[in-house]
Amino acid sequence: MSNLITRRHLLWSVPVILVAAAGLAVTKMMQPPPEDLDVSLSKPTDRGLYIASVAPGLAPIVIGTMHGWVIQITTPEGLPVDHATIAVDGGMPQHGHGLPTEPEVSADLGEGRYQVDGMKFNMPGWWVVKLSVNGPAGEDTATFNLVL
Ligand SMILES: [Cu+2]
Repeated sequence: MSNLITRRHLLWSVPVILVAAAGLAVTKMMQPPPEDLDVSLSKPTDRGLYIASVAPGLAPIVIGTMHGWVIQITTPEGLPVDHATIAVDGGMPQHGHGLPTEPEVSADLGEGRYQVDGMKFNMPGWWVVKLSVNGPAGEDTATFNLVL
């Protein structure tokens, strides 16, 4: 008898846990972005080797619309950095997922500017775009925040 009750309790606990987990996930998804978020589009890279600036080709950025960005890399003194290798990654820190696309540098525009194609954001919220820059001064990274 007591065995049966325990089993019933166990059976009940499965949907209860699932509902609680779903509720927690939704609550997490609805979190507002951190208040002190740095949303500047130009900043020194993490090790200070370069200044990275980004210019989304869509203003404002429209959810679900593929577009390009222009990235500019300069030395800390403001001189353009050409022939750098740049990788673009990103995602939503509060949702635990990455970008829905794999953006790539499609052209070296000169003057330290690089064309990135394949940018797309598929939901509103806090996004990060991470650049890995490999240039004459070495490897460095920069993270840009945007709230859509
Ligand atoms: Cu998301």
